[in-house]
Amino acid sequence: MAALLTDRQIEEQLLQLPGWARTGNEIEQVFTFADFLGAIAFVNRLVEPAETAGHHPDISISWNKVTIRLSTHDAGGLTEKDFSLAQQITDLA
Ligand code: H2B
Repeated sequence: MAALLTDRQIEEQLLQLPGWARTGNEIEQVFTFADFLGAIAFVNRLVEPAETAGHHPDISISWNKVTIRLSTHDAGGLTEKDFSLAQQITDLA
């Protein structure tokens, strides 16, 4: 199982990921697109990297906005897996 990151490690990782914020045991970002189709296309793009990583974001869609939340459930908090996938998702937006 991936190791939980310390508060300090989490802060350091967040410095490398502008737009992402910590909310307790998760990190999240709201991505905004031109319209609903843009939002859905973004969600479709992240399916393959999430499946490849075996790590899956919580996803909420509200017309042109997609909220992505990441946490490592089996570790009970944030691990390297969350930051790795967050970087990949950022690159797809
Ligand atoms: N996704 C996320 N975000 N956190 C997890 O702990 C997690 C997951 N666990 N996807 C994976 C699936 C696990 O249940 C399987 C067995 O790999």
